[in-house]
Amino acid sequence: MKKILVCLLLMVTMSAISESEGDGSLQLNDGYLRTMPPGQSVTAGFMTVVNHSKGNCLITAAASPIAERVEFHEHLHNDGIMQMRPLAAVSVSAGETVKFVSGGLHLMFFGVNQPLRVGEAASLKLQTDRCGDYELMLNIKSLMQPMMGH
Ligand SMILES: [Cu+2]
Repeated sequence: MKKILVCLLLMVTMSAISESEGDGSLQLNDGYLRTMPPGQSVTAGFMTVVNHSKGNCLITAAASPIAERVEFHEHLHNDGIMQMRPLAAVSVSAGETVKFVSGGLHLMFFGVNQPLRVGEAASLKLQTDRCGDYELMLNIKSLMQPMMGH
């Protein structure tokens, strides 16, 4: 009985130390990052965010150790011209799923300071207004790979 109690206490302590899962509202899935063409330092990242809570979460900032800065972008089609527009924040309403996808909402990594190798991963940290901070790993995939599905 005493052993079980110690185990439980340890688990509670460990989950308190981890800051990567916020308050548990958001679930982050399928994170990946694209390799860059030679000579470039900009790339795009993708993921799926599910809000399991009964309140809205606003993702206010993103950061990664491999990049100088990470922005939220959306693609706009204006008179046949495709444009990217930075967003200050991304809202994930209660119960909603927001997908960052190729050709839609995406993460933009600027000033990537190291080569991106297929099979490796990079960490991404997200800040929210009231749902805590999150961290997820983005698997690095080939630039060509997303094309094959279309
Ligand atoms: Cu972009």
